Amino acid sequence: MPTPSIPRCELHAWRAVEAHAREMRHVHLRDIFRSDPARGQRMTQETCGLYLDYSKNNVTGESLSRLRDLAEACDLRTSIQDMLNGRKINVTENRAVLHTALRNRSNRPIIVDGRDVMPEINAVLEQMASFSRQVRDGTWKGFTGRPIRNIVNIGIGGSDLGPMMACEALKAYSDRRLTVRFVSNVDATQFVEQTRDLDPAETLFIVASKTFTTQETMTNARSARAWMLDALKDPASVARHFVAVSTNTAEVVGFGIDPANMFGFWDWVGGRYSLCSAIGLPLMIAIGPESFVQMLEGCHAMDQHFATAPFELNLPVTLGLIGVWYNNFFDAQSQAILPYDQYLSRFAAYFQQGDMESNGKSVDRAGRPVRWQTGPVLWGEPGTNGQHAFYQLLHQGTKLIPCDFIGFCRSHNPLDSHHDILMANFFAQTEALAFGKTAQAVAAEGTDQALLPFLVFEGNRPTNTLLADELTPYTLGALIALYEHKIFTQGIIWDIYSFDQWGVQLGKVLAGRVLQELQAPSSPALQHDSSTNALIARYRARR
Ligand code: G6Q
Repeated sequence: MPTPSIPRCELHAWRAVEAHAREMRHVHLRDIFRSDPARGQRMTQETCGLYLDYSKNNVTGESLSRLRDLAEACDLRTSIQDMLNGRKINVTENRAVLHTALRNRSNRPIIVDGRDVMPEINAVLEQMASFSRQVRDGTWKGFTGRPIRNIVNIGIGGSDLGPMMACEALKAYSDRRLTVRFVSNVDATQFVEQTRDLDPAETLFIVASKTFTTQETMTNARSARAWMLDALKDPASVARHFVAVSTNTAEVVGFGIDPANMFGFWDWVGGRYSLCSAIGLPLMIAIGPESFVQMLEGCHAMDQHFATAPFELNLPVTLGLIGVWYNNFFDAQSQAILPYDQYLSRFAAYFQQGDMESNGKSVDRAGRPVRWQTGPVLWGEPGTNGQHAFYQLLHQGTKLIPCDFIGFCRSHNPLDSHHDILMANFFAQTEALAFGKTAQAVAAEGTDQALLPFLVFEGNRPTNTLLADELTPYTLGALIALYEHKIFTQGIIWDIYSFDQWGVQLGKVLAGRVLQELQAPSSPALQHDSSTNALIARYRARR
């Protein structure tokens, strides 16, 4: 562990932000805009096809400047370079953190343990491209000689959410003759429902697991193999219908998958940061290698921007610091991501893992309990559906929930006036959240006095708006890298390790012990607490 640094909350720069935030808490966005009417044009940043308007936040130039001072005091600049250059910043697992190398389109050498990782990355990308082309053009045949029509990815967490999100996001670019599905839950319902209408002779399973030991994934993979063998009756069929994405060759071979059909990656790719590795194989098959590379280009452009842009023009740093502002100095407990694009329906779920698994930590990098808030609860759903569900609380509830609105100028499905209607809602919501509706405005409409308090909208609800021209592979890549680096920025400010996940490991261990008790032939002596003992006994008696 590194030498303990001064706790973040004792830094002069932290206290300066804190003191300033105390003043800003009483300032309404209406007043901020009144005294600074040009902020809507000025408080914007544009890069990699993304336009960010952060003017509807309770911040002034001074707030941002103090937040940037905090970033400097936390050594964010050096930390970014450390990550990009392959230093082992994931200290508790003794690993480098190099998802940025996976999309390093400049191909500059990146050295880990004395070796340049780029040749291996390029080789796997080539292997993926060649395989994807064969599946897409039908030269990869199933065991009975028929081409593959269905791809089923079996993986969970980081080996599921990224490709699932991106396959949905880039559906407009996908080959519609192929069906791509995802099985993650160990609940057999998902496997059964996702495969019930598929023909095994035309189905390819991608077993995606970094460790190839994850209970859920291996259980689903074994059921998939049984499903295939039940139909095709020959163990030799496995080689034509199963490929693996993993770092664990021994386990892949043990499962019966030909190592020639294994796509490798490396321990310096974290699960939730692995979409640009071979974990992206289902996406590459769906959209083709060229579009996949476009996505990598978008990520790389944002990586470059993060590495080189001064903090005042740096999108991930700006989003990260604004998030810190509300999380640590305005007591906000959560953060919503609200994409106004149906293709991004899984985007918030993807970054729910990205953010909460990375920054849901409570000791600092020296192992001391933190005395400040770390990662927020991250959540969200696409608009406009959310407006008819939870926006009530955003507008009139007692909680402060900063929101990111993401929208596009052009739709892939320009049907009648749908897109204008969608975007009218998009713009109207951030306006209403910021400025609300005063009692005078309500009264001016001749409203019954008794109803007046219920119809007032206090406003002063902060939002960021991200507006891009169109949801392309490149734009998606830029968006992904933007949020990844926002998480990184915040992890550094909070002085936590963002790239381990010991909380996930705990669940993996505990379930193993209970499973033995559930499967014991006669009632085992249960040694849990009285609640857990009684629940297990009831389940055993009634299943
Ligand atoms: C991600 C986490 C976790 C992981 C899954 C699947 O960062 O570590 O979500 O991706 O537990 O692990 P495997 O890929 O090893 O099956």
